[in-house]
Amino acid sequence: MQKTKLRSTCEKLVAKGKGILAADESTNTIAKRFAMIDLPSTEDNRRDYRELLFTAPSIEDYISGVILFDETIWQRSSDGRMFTDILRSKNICVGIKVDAGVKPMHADTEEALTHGLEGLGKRLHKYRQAGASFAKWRAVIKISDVLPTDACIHKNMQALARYASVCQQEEIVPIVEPEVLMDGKHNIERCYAVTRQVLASLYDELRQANVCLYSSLLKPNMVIAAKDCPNQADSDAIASYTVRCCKETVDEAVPGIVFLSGGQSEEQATMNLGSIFNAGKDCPWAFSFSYGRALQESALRTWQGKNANVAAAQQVFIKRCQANSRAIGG
Ligand code: 5MM
Repeated sequence: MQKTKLRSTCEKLVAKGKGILAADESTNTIAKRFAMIDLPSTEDNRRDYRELLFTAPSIEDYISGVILFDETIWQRSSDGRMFTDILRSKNICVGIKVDAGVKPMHADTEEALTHGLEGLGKRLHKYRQAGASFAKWRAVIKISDVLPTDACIHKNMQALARYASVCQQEEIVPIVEPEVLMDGKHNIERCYAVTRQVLASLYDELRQANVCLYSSLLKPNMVIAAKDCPNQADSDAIASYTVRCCKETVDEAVPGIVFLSGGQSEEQATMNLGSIFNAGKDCPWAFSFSYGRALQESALRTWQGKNANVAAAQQVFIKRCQANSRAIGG
């Protein structure tokens, strides 16, 4: 197949030793993160924090792309430069979260559907003009004794496929993110069964929607026991289940799989990524990361919203970027 511009962007995003920074926390989510350090979520604080991350010295050695939230793509740094220009001047691809978040599927259920298809083409067009080359849409799947339902999986995967198709029409690389949550008590076998069902359904829907898989990326959860499961699996088991699940479901044409951290500690997320990378050496995809919390948590705690702590927080952030880069052969 002829290499397209979208394929080249995918390859750049998963270049050896590089990964993605997910800095696309919506206004509600960033407020929760700032609450951990007792910082009010004002527009200025959000801008200062993103500036700290994007201007961290040598970020471009480890990070190939940054996913932004709508507010951030239009913001400027304190010296007046657009964030998008700062990132692109470092050869970092600009990404944008384009889903509009989740809403309950109906009354009396914990299941949710991701919204945001309305007007998506026009928004993508605007984002491309602003410098974005890739996008992200997250679907959320919850496990309990009775969940997920087939209907929840089906509707969410259908929406992901529709989003991916519109992205490609607008010359934007779609990252499809079906996240099976770590909340609850389920064991790793249950996470494997659900993740397998979700990914199989996703690739069915993507094929039916004629999405060019060759020019798309997958952002899944690792196959892992829930946070409150008494039998936590070790890193080798996580890698073995995760690689097996990908081999059974993900199309070979997909250039890369970039994992989310999903609430793992920074160290766990790095160690598990390294084990997956090693266990998956015979796989057709590049394995990498697209982490939010696992790249940012200790940097945020070091910053504390204070100018005097910016350099120290940047050092801590780069340390996490470097550790994850090393985990994938960088
Ligand atoms: C699952 O969350 C994504 C990856 O972050 P973690 O590595 O922390 O799990 C992340 O890109 C997420 O989609 C964004 O932070 C946006 O989340 P909200 O909840 O604000 O839509």
